[in-house]
Amino acid sequence: APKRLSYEEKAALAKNEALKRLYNTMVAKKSNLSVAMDVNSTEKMLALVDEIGPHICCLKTHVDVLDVWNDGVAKSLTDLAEKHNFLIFEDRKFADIGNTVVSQYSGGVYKISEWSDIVNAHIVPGPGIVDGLKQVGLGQNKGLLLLAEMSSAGTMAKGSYTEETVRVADENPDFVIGFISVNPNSWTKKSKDRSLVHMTPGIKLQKGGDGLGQQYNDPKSAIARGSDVLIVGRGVYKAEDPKSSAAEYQKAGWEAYLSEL
Ligand code: BMP
Repeated sequence: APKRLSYEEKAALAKNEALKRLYNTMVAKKSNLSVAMDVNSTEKMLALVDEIGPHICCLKTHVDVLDVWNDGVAKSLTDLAEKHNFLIFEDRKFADIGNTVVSQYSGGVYKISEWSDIVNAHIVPGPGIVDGLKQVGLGQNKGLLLLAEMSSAGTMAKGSYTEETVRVADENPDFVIGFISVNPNSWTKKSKDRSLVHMTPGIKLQKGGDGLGQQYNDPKSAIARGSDVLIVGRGVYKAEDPKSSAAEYQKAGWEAYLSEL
Protein backbone atom coordinates (compact mmCIF):
# COMPACT_ATOMS: atom_id res chain seq x y z
CA ALA A 1 0.00 0.00 0.00
CA PRO A 2 1.27 3.54 -0.70
CA LYS A 3 2.56 5.35 2.34
CA ARG A 4 0.08 7.55 4.11
CA LEU A 5 0.61 11.25 3.37
CA SER A 6 1.25 13.67 6.20
CA TYR A 7 -1.01 16.70 6.58
CA GLU A 8 1.91 18.84 5.33
CA GLU A 9 2.16 16.72 2.18
CA LYS A 10 -1.58 16.92 1.64
CA ALA A 11 -1.48 20.71 2.10
CA ALA A 12 1.18 20.95 -0.60
CA LEU A 13 -1.07 19.00 -3.01
CA ALA A 14 -4.29 20.85 -2.14
CA LYS A 15 -5.93 22.68 -5.05
CA ASN A 16 -8.41 24.64 -2.95
CA GLU A 17 -7.66 27.54 -0.58
CA ALA A 18 -9.97 26.36 2.23
CA LEU A 19 -8.44 22.88 2.11
CA LYS A 20 -4.91 24.28 2.28
CA ARG A 21 -5.97 26.43 5.21
CA LEU A 22 -7.50 23.42 6.98
CA TYR A 23 -4.31 21.35 6.74
CA ASN A 24 -2.12 24.28 7.72
CA THR A 25 -4.31 24.89 10.77
CA MET A 26 -4.15 21.21 11.74
CA VAL A 27 -0.36 21.26 11.57
CA ALA A 28 -0.04 24.58 13.41
CA LYS A 29 -2.35 23.51 16.26
CA LYS A 30 -1.45 19.81 16.26
CA SER A 31 -5.15 19.06 16.06
CA ASN A 32 -7.22 16.84 13.80
CA LEU A 33 -10.26 17.43 15.99
CA SER A 34 -13.48 18.99 14.75
CA VAL A 35 -16.10 19.56 17.41
CA ALA A 36 -19.80 19.44 16.53
CA MET A 37 -21.19 21.99 18.98
CA ASP A 38 -24.79 20.81 18.68
CA VAL A 39 -26.35 22.68 21.60
CA ASN A 40 -29.60 24.60 21.03
CA SER A 41 -28.74 27.71 23.01
CA THR A 42 -26.78 30.19 20.90
CA GLU A 43 -25.36 31.77 24.03
CA LYS A 44 -24.14 28.43 25.32
CA MET A 45 -22.76 27.48 21.91
CA LEU A 46 -20.64 30.64 21.71
CA ALA A 47 -19.38 30.23 25.29
CA LEU A 48 -18.43 26.56 24.72
CA VAL A 49 -16.72 27.35 21.41
CA ASP A 50 -14.62 29.99 23.15
CA GLU A 51 -13.60 27.37 25.75
CA ILE A 52 -12.70 24.56 23.37
CA GLY A 53 -11.42 26.79 20.55
CA PRO A 54 -7.71 26.18 21.24
CA HIS A 55 -8.15 22.43 20.71
CA ILE A 56 -9.91 22.28 17.34
CA CYS A 57 -8.93 22.72 13.71
CA CYS A 58 -12.54 23.08 12.64
CA LEU A 59 -15.88 23.88 14.25
CA LYS A 60 -18.86 21.99 12.87
CA THR A 61 -22.16 23.84 13.14
CA HIS A 62 -25.84 23.04 12.64
CA VAL A 63 -27.12 26.58 12.36
CA ASP A 64 -30.76 25.46 12.17
CA VAL A 65 -30.76 24.01 15.70
CA LEU A 66 -29.86 27.31 17.36
CA ASP A 67 -32.49 29.33 19.24
CA VAL A 68 -31.16 32.70 18.07
CA TRP A 69 -29.58 33.65 14.76
CA ASN A 70 -28.74 37.02 13.27
CA ASP A 71 -25.79 38.78 11.65
CA GLY A 72 -24.37 39.55 15.11
CA VAL A 73 -24.21 35.86 15.98
CA ALA A 74 -22.48 35.18 12.66
CA LYS A 75 -19.96 37.91 13.51
CA SER A 76 -19.36 36.43 16.99
CA LEU A 77 -18.67 33.06 15.39
CA THR A 78 -16.21 34.39 12.82
CA ASP A 79 -14.52 36.45 15.55
CA LEU A 80 -14.03 33.26 17.57
CA ALA A 81 -12.69 31.48 14.48
CA GLU A 82 -10.13 34.22 14.07
CA LYS A 83 -9.27 34.38 17.78
CA HIS A 84 -8.63 30.61 18.06
CA ASN A 85 -7.61 29.90 14.46
CA PHE A 86 -10.15 27.33 13.27
CA LEU A 87 -12.32 26.87 10.18
CA ILE A 88 -16.12 26.78 10.26
CA PHE A 89 -17.93 23.86 8.64
CA GLU A 90 -21.72 24.29 8.42
CA ASP A 91 -23.12 20.76 8.25
CA ARG A 92 -26.06 21.78 6.03
CA LYS A 93 -26.13 18.60 3.93
CA PHE A 94 -27.51 20.28 0.80
CA ALA A 95 -29.54 17.81 -1.27
CA ASP A 96 -31.49 19.77 -3.91
CA ILE A 97 -31.12 20.83 -7.54
CA GLY A 98 -28.39 23.29 -8.46
CA ASN A 99 -30.66 26.32 -8.79
CA THR A 100 -32.20 25.82 -5.34
CA VAL A 101 -28.95 25.24 -3.48
CA VAL A 102 -27.58 28.52 -4.85
CA SER A 103 -30.23 30.32 -2.76
CA GLN A 104 -30.02 27.96 0.22
CA TYR A 105 -26.27 28.48 0.40
CA SER A 106 -26.13 32.26 -0.07
CA GLY A 107 -29.53 33.58 0.98
CA GLY A 108 -32.34 33.18 3.49
CA VAL A 109 -32.00 33.98 7.18
CA TYR A 110 -28.68 32.17 7.56
CA LYS A 111 -26.61 33.39 4.57
CA ILE A 112 -24.37 30.36 5.15
CA SER A 113 -21.78 31.32 2.54
CA GLU A 114 -20.99 34.55 4.39
CA TRP A 115 -19.59 32.94 7.55
CA SER A 116 -18.75 29.30 6.81
CA ASP A 117 -15.56 28.05 5.15
CA ILE A 118 -16.82 24.56 4.37
CA VAL A 119 -20.25 23.06 3.63
CA ASN A 120 -21.32 19.58 2.56
CA ALA A 121 -23.74 17.99 0.12
CA HIS A 122 -25.36 14.70 -0.78
CA ILE A 123 -24.95 13.70 -4.44
CA VAL A 124 -28.49 12.27 -4.62
CA PRO A 125 -29.56 14.99 -7.12
CA GLY A 126 -26.55 14.38 -9.40
CA PRO A 127 -23.54 16.61 -10.11
CA GLY A 128 -25.65 19.75 -10.73
CA ILE A 129 -25.70 20.30 -6.97
CA VAL A 130 -21.93 20.76 -7.04
CA ASP A 131 -22.19 23.21 -9.96
CA GLY A 132 -24.75 25.30 -8.02
CA LEU A 133 -22.77 25.39 -4.78
CA LYS A 134 -19.58 26.11 -6.70
CA GLN A 135 -21.19 29.11 -8.37
CA VAL A 136 -21.57 30.66 -4.91
CA GLY A 137 -18.53 29.34 -3.06
CA LEU A 138 -15.58 29.04 -5.40
CA GLY A 139 -14.95 32.77 -5.84
CA GLN A 140 -15.05 33.19 -2.06
CA ASN A 141 -12.45 30.44 -1.47
CA LYS A 142 -14.92 28.02 0.12
CA GLY A 143 -14.73 24.23 0.01
CA LEU A 144 -17.28 21.45 -0.34
CA LEU A 145 -17.36 18.00 1.27
CA LEU A 146 -19.39 15.21 -0.31
CA LEU A 147 -21.20 12.74 1.93
CA ALA A 148 -19.65 9.48 0.76
CA GLU A 149 -20.67 7.44 3.79
CA MET A 150 -22.64 8.07 6.96
CA SER A 151 -22.04 6.82 10.47
CA SER A 152 -25.64 5.82 11.11
CA ALA A 153 -26.97 2.26 11.09
CA GLY A 154 -28.58 1.18 7.83
CA THR A 155 -27.09 4.05 5.80
CA MET A 156 -27.79 3.80 2.08
CA ALA A 157 -24.60 5.68 1.24
CA LYS A 158 -22.47 2.65 0.38
CA GLY A 159 -21.06 0.64 -2.52
CA SER A 160 -21.50 2.23 -5.95
CA TYR A 161 -23.07 5.35 -4.39
CA THR A 162 -19.95 5.94 -2.32
CA GLU A 163 -17.75 5.33 -5.37
CA GLU A 164 -19.76 7.85 -7.39
CA THR A 165 -18.78 10.56 -4.89
CA VAL A 166 -15.13 9.91 -5.80
CA ARG A 167 -15.94 10.51 -9.46
CA VAL A 168 -17.78 13.76 -8.69
CA ALA A 169 -14.88 14.90 -6.50
CA ASP A 170 -12.33 14.12 -9.22
CA GLU A 171 -14.36 16.22 -11.66
CA ASN A 172 -14.32 19.24 -9.31
CA PRO A 173 -10.80 19.40 -7.88
CA ASP A 174 -11.01 23.18 -7.44
CA PHE A 175 -14.05 23.06 -5.14
CA VAL A 176 -14.61 19.58 -3.68
CA ILE A 177 -12.11 19.24 -0.83
CA GLY A 178 -13.01 15.77 0.38
CA PHE A 179 -15.59 13.56 1.98
CA ILE A 180 -17.64 12.75 5.00
CA SER A 181 -16.58 9.15 5.38
CA VAL A 182 -16.36 6.34 7.88
CA ASN A 183 -14.10 3.69 6.34
CA PRO A 184 -12.28 5.47 3.50
CA ASN A 185 -9.42 2.98 3.16
CA SER A 186 -11.94 0.48 1.82
CA TRP A 187 -13.01 2.57 -1.20
CA THR A 188 -10.57 5.40 -2.01
CA LYS A 189 -7.99 3.36 -3.89
CA LYS A 190 -9.29 4.56 -7.24
CA SER A 191 -9.13 8.24 -6.30
CA LYS A 192 -6.49 10.13 -8.23
CA ASP A 193 -6.33 13.05 -5.83
CA ARG A 194 -4.44 12.32 -2.64
CA SER A 195 -4.95 15.82 -1.23
CA LEU A 196 -8.61 15.21 -0.39
CA VAL A 197 -9.65 15.23 3.26
CA HIS A 198 -11.70 12.58 5.03
CA MET A 199 -13.78 13.92 7.89
CA THR A 200 -15.41 11.32 10.11
CA PRO A 201 -18.38 11.69 12.47
CA GLY A 202 -19.52 9.12 15.01
CA ILE A 203 -16.37 9.38 17.14
CA LYS A 204 -16.26 8.68 20.85
CA LEU A 205 -13.69 7.25 23.22
CA GLN A 206 -16.36 4.82 24.43
CA LYS A 207 -17.74 2.73 21.55
CA GLY A 208 -21.49 2.10 21.30
CA GLY A 209 -24.48 4.02 19.98
CA ASP A 210 -27.18 6.47 21.02
CA GLY A 211 -30.44 4.56 20.57
CA LEU A 212 -31.25 6.58 17.41
CA GLY A 213 -28.91 4.91 14.95
CA GLN A 214 -25.60 6.63 15.67
CA GLN A 215 -22.68 4.18 15.72
CA TYR A 216 -19.43 5.22 17.43
CA ASN A 217 -15.82 4.39 16.65
CA ASP A 218 -12.87 5.44 18.75
CA PRO A 219 -10.30 7.94 17.45
CA LYS A 220 -7.54 5.38 16.92
CA SER A 221 -9.58 2.98 14.80
CA ALA A 222 -11.08 5.83 12.75
CA ILE A 223 -7.63 7.17 11.89
CA ALA A 224 -6.43 3.64 11.09
CA ARG A 225 -9.31 3.35 8.59
CA GLY A 226 -8.04 6.40 6.71
CA SER A 227 -9.78 9.31 8.41
CA ASP A 228 -7.97 12.67 8.59
CA VAL A 229 -10.30 14.73 10.78
CA LEU A 230 -12.35 13.37 13.69
CA ILE A 231 -15.75 14.92 14.37
CA VAL A 232 -16.84 14.72 18.01
CA GLY A 233 -20.16 16.06 19.28
CA ARG A 234 -21.61 14.68 22.50
CA GLY A 235 -18.24 13.25 23.54
CA VAL A 236 -17.20 16.88 24.10
CA TYR A 237 -20.26 19.06 24.72
CA LYS A 238 -22.01 16.57 27.03
CA ALA A 239 -18.85 15.93 29.04
CA GLU A 240 -18.70 17.27 32.55
CA ASP A 241 -15.72 19.39 31.51
CA PRO A 242 -15.94 20.06 27.76
CA LYS A 243 -12.58 21.81 27.62
CA SER A 244 -10.61 18.93 29.13
CA SER A 245 -12.60 16.47 27.04
CA ALA A 246 -11.69 18.41 23.88
CA ALA A 247 -8.04 18.34 24.98
CA GLU A 248 -8.31 14.58 25.47
CA TYR A 249 -9.78 14.01 21.99
CA GLN A 250 -7.18 16.31 20.47
CA LYS A 251 -4.39 14.27 22.05
CA ALA A 252 -5.94 10.91 21.13
CA GLY A 253 -6.50 11.96 17.52
CA TRP A 254 -3.04 13.46 17.09
CA GLU A 255 -1.24 10.47 18.61
CA ALA A 256 -3.27 8.13 16.39
CA TYR A 257 -2.22 10.19 13.33
CA LEU A 258 1.46 10.22 14.30
CA SER A 259 1.41 6.45 14.83
CA GLU A 260 0.14 5.95 11.25
CA LEU A 261 2.94 7.90 9.55
P1 BMP B 1 -22.28 13.05 18.07
O1 BMP B 1 -20.74 12.92 18.21
O2 BMP B 1 -22.89 13.79 19.20
O3 BMP B 1 -22.94 11.75 17.77
O4 BMP B 1 -22.52 14.03 16.83
C1 BMP B 1 -22.20 13.70 15.50
C2 BMP B 1 -22.36 14.89 14.60
O5 BMP B 1 -22.00 14.52 13.27
C3 BMP B 1 -23.78 15.42 14.51
O6 BMP B 1 -23.70 16.83 14.33
C4 BMP B 1 -24.34 14.76 13.27
O7 BMP B 1 -25.32 15.58 12.65
C5 BMP B 1 -23.11 14.63 12.40
N1 BMP B 1 -23.09 13.49 11.46
C6 BMP B 1 -23.13 12.18 11.90
O8 BMP B 1 -23.24 11.92 13.11
N2 BMP B 1 -23.07 11.16 10.99
C7 BMP B 1 -22.97 11.36 9.65
O9 BMP B 1 -22.88 10.42 8.89
C8 BMP B 1 -22.91 12.69 9.20
C9 BMP B 1 -22.96 13.74 10.10
O10 BMP B 1 -22.87 14.98 9.67
